[in-house]
Parts: sequence; C-alpha cells; structure tokens
Amino acid sequence: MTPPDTVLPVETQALRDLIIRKLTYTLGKPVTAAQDRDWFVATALAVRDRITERFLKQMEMNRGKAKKHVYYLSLEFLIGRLLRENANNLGLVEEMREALADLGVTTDQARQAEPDAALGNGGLGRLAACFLESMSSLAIPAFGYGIRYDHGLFRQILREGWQQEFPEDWLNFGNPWEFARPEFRYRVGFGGEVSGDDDSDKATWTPGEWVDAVAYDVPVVGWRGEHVNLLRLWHAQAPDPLRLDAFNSGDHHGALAEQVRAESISKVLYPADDSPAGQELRLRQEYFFTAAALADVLRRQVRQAGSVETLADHAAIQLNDTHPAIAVAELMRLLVDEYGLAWAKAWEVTRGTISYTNHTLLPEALESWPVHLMERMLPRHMQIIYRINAEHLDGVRAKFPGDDRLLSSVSLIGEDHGRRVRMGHLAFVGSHHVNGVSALHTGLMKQTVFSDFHRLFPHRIVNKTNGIAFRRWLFQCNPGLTSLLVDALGPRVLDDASALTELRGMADDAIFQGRYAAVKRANKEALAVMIQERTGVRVDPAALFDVQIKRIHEYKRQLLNVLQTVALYESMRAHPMRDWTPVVKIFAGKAAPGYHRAKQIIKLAWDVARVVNRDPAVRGLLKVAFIPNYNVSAAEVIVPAADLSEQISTAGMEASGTGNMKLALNGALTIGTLDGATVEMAEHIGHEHLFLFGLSAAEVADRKAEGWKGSRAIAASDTLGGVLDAIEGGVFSPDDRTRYRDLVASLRGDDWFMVTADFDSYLDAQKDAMTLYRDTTEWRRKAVLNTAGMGWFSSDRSISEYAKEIWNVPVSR
Ligand code: B1H
Repeated sequence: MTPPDTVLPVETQALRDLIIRKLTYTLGKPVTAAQDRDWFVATALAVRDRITERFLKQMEMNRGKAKKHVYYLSLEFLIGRLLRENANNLGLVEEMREALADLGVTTDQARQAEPDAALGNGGLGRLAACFLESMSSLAIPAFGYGIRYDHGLFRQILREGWQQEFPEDWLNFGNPWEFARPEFRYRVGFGGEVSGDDDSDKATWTPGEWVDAVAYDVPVVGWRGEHVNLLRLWHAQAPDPLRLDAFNSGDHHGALAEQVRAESISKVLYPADDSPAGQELRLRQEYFFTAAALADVLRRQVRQAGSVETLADHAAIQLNDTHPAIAVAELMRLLVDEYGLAWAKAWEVTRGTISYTNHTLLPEALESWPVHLMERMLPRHMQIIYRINAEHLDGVRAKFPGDDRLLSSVSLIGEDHGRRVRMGHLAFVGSHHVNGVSALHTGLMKQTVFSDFHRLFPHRIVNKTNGIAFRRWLFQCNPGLTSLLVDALGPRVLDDASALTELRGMADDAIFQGRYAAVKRANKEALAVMIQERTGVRVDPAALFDVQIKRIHEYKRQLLNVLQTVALYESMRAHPMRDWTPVVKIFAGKAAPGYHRAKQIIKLAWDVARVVNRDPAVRGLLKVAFIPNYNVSAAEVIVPAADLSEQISTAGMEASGTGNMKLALNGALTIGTLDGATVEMAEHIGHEHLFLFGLSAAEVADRKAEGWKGSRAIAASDTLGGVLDAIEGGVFSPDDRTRYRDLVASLRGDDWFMVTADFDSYLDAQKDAMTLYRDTTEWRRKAVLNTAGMGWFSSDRSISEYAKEIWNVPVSR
C-alpha cells in the first residue's frame, strides 16, 4: 500500500486506505491509472462500508424486536447523486476531502463522475426521496419500495430550441450504492384464470404469465448517521432466461421474446408528469412493484408476528399517489386467497394498514384503467374490486337512500369513457387516511374531486403540507450559507430547522446582510459559469437572477414568464436611456415527450433568448438562458444562486410545489400566485416579503364558470396586445413566421390557464421586484427573512406529522 505523503488523522487515514483497497481489489486498478469515475466508485464503496457497519449494528440491536415499519410505495424516487449526501449525513465530508486530496483528487472530481439517479419526473418523485431521507433522520423504521429502472428520465437536448429526448443510462456500469438481493425474489403473476367456490371468500388465481421481481437495496442513511433504512427497488426478470429449444433450432429472437417482455417492465421510467400514460406496460409496472412490495411486507410480518391478522399493528403502507393503488386489491387477495382470512377481517386489516396521498386534482391526471384491460391482466383483482365496490355502494345506500347521483359519483367504476376502474376511488375506500399536500390543495380536495367522499367519510381527508430535506437543499447545496447560519445561530440549527426563526433578529444587521450577500454572490458566480458552459450565454453575476425551474407545463405558466420577458425587452428597446435593473431570466425544465404545446413553449423561450441576447440595443441588461437537461444536480447549483423564484401557476392547479420551498430557503424572493404551499410560505415568511399577484383559486373558478375569453383581457391591457402581436407576427421566429400562431390564438380564445387574466398584475409584480432589487439593503433584509421563515418547511416536520397522525409510529429527535 502506498504510504501517505503527510501524516493524516486516524479516521482520514483509515478512509484513505479503504478507498485504495476498493480501487485495487474491486476495480482492479492502481492509483496511477484511476480515472474520475474510478475515484467516485472507490469512494462510494468506502462510504457504503461505513453505512453498512451502522446498518448491521442496528439490525443486531433490533433483533427480535417487532417495531412498526412504514412502507412508502412510490413509482418514482428522484434521488440524484448520493456521494455528498451520504458523506454529509455520516459526518465524513472533511475526512473524504482530505483522504482524496492526499491521493491527488478533489472531492468535486469524484462527485461529478456520479450519474444522477433520475428515477422520477419531478416534484412527486423528489418528495419521495426527501421523505426517505427524513424517515432515516427521524429514526423511523421504513422501507421505500419502487422500481429499479434501467433508464431513468430521458436526457434532454435542445436542437435549435426544440427538445429532443435521449435515453439516460445511469446503470450502464453498475451502481456502487446498491446491494443485489437475489434471495428476495417474488414471482408476480399476470393474466390467466380464476376458479373459486361460491360458498367461500377464497378463490384460486392461475396466472398465464410470470415475472420475477428481484430486490436491489440502496441504504439510506439519516442525519448524523444514526439510522439506516433501505430503499428496495425491484428489477424484473423472466423466470426462464431464454427458450433453449427455440434458440437451438435457430429462432434466436423468439427464444428471447419472453425475456424481453418480462424485463421491459423495469426498462424505463414513464416520462409523463401529471398525466398518466394509459398504456398496458404502465399498469404492468404498477402491479409488478406493488405485488412484490406487499409480498415482502407479508413475509416480514409472518416472520415477526407469526400471523397476518395483526398487520396493521406492525405496518403502515403509504401509497404515493394512485400509482400503487392496486395495493388495496392485492392486499385483499393475499389475505383472503393466500392466507385464508375471512373477507371482513381482511378488509379491516387492509383499511387499517393503507393510507393514500393525492398529489394533483388535474382531471387528466386522475388514473383510471379500462375494465376490460384489468379483467384480462388482473382477473382476480377485478373480482375483488367489484366486491369492494358492491359493499361500498351498499354502505352509501344505507346512509343516503335513493341518491343515484351520489352512487355513480363515488362508484369505483366510472361509466363516462367506457367502463373504467377509478384508482383514486379505490385508494380512497381502501385507506384509513387520505391526504393532500398543502392546505389549499387539501381544501380543494374536499370541495371538488373528493367532495362526495368527504361527505361520506368526513374524517378521512387530512392535510400534510410537503417539505424538503434540509440536509440536501441547504447544507449540501449551499455550504456557504450553512456555515454562516451555524456561525450566527449555533450548530443547533443543523438539527432543528425551527431555529431558523431566530435569524429574524439579524435581518437588519448590516454586517450579517453583507456576509449573506457575499454567499449569494459566490453562488451566482458558480451558476454564471454553468450557464456559460451549457448555453454559451455570458451573464453578469450582479444582475437579478430570475429563475423558473420545473417541469414545463401549461398550468405552471412558463409562457407567462416568457411574455413578461418580451414586454421587458420591448420597453428596454423603446426607452434605452432609462435606468434599467439588469436581469437574467433563467429557465430550465423538461417537457413530456408527447406534449407538443410544452415543447413549443421551450422553443419560444429559446427563440426569445436568441433575439434578446444578440440585440445590442439592450446593452446586456437583459439576458435569457434556457439551461438544458434540468435534473437534481443542476438544481443544486441553480437553487442557491437564485434571487427571484417564479411560482406562477394558475391558482388552484399546483397541488403544493417544493421548488418554491428550496428557493426561498436559499434566500430567493418569491414572485408568485396564491397557489399550493406558496400560500403557507407567505404566512410563515410574511406576505409583504413575497411578490404576490394574480387571481386566487376561487376567482379562477368563478372566471371559468362565467366562460373566460382571453381577448377581453388582452383588449384591457396596455402591454399584452403588443407582446402577442410581436410573437404572432414572427419577431422571434423570422425563419417561420407562423410558428406561434396557434399558441397565441389559444390565448386569445379559451386561455384555459388564465395567462391573459394574470398578465397585468404579474407585470406590476415584476416591476416591484426590479425596483426593490436596486435597494440592496431592503432586498437583502427580505432575503434573510425568507430563509428565516422557512424552517417549518423541512420534510422532518412533514414526516413527523405523518408519523403521529397517520402512521402511528414513534419519532426520535
Ligand atoms: C405531482 C404528479 C404526477 N402531482 C402523474 N402529480 C405522473 C402525476 O407519471 N405520472 O403519470 C407523475 C407525477 N406530480 C406533483 O407532486 C405536484 O404537481 C406538485 O405540486 C407537488 O409538489 C408534488 C409533490 O407533492
């Protein structure tokens, strides 16, 4: 072993030696030949050893204790990179830096070589990742269950501003964080037939096709390294790898057909955010991972408690949206058919164990599956759903006799577009609690989509406002601000986010403001480098960094932001001598591949950027950058550098938002509508420290009921008509002057997302922001007050609420 150049502290020395051992014996490389990726893998394996030591100790300590576990079922876990998170939670960051430095490598070199685990689309998947981290940090025994997709969310490339998708290949050369667990393998059935006898609850399902689910475990270590949970991801495998007879007789493709069909289940993440893909493969994915997860839960239950009857005492199963809602029928099937429980007892156990989180009320996002598809793919489940429905509707009739409208409204089977199973209804009746993700969203659940259910079950719907993991979205992505906070508030702030409120007392302190601003400035310089590298656009770190980063969706209204950009550009051209605030408009986000309008909006932002950035008339005072391939790692650079956070969805449409929280925590001021969790952020921070504008959710509903027409708002605005004429007339698309005709026409017509309705008040709010930015002291004061007000939005708080009010599990810390 190479001797170190200098004498290292014992811990560092040990880590350094471990990294070299991994490099030598696992990667088979000498130090002299190691590339960045080798350093990453060797370091990750060394850090994983540290996690494993703790995990094994914890298992030893808990042997024989049947602690209640939380099982978080989610089709998405948007984890991103793990090296810094794990080192940080273990308190190993310094040792790792020194150990690598001693080997002539920077932490950043190793870190940048780690691919993002992009097993999710956006907020829903990232929430699952933050929640896992918080469950470990709060020492709640838990498993995350999901799919080990070979290919996560696609890589986005912009060709002349048009989004193109390329496969993402994070797993190509293995994943050093995971352990393959071939011993945890469950056979999942599809199709086939059901036989049963009429006198018994029990039936026998003989599937026509089998797929094996094989477990891969990623350990999740909590803050201070005190507790480790597992994220168990299922890989799909054909029970028979190939048909040798077919292969030997020359049919090479046919020999592999079954394998391809089986393995396609864990091949790729569906790239739709907020609108479920109705394809058969998606339903296969949903059932596949849910069935494997429940089989695993019941195996553990029987081992620990000897019987499935007490499942609700030992297990809390949380459904992350309806994607795993088939769990209700699958758990019933397992309890009744496999474990022989009577129907009524099984129903009591199921409802005592399962709870469901709703993440959206957008009608196109509510999952439903054609009855004929379910009957073919999951015949026994369809029988079970019919029986659950029959008993549910009997209960409704008993409570509200003769109300046929109510019956068809709450039925598990919808008749509107052919007969379909409504997965939200199935999840609702099979759960003891159903939660929304912000106060506004939960209120709207009660008033709109679930109003009839709320009448039937008035205690079932509860609110659990989302939160974010501060370890990642503050400590890790913003070490400068973190050390400033520790200096100012003491190390306690690292363990208790509510300590942030004490920062309020320092908001007026000029010295503190200066240090706070210096951190922001350094973060902006780092972002400026990234923008230049990825887009070629040079930006001035002194300018106001105005950031909108999220999936591209009409309801999120990137279009509103682009229209304001055009309005600002035109004013700058018209009044060149005015004392303009320099602004950089920063966009990033992916569109669902089939969502043409969203792609058109990206293209428009890009077209506007091209014209504005080149125009000498604006003297560089306005720059526009669309950063391609937005992902968690990009967010970790952008979030700490933002001055202004765009949260401008049509009120009532964004269930919560979590980017809003990340940006405000890192000192960006929010320009936003009263939507989702932004409402509660304004309450915690103080309304006067955000730039709020636009219609409320109730006003949006009223306008829509009256029959909204964009043309009226356009006629009433001094600015909007000119902006739309320019876009429509091809000012930004001289190569194709008709490119945005339909887009503008939709704004003049229905304008479903009320862009025209909110335009003028948005413009005013933007002017307020630009004016305030010039008042450095006041801006900094508000930025500090934003950080100070965000402690409540820690996912530790969210998870503590779930633990107490839904899961009934103890929380430590
Ligand atoms: C959210 C989704 C979603 N809500 C369907 N719904 C999907 C729906 O693949 N699909 O079919 C994927 C995702 N995602 C988001 O959840 C909300 O829009 C955000 O407002 C919220 O913050 C987030 C977490 O609760």
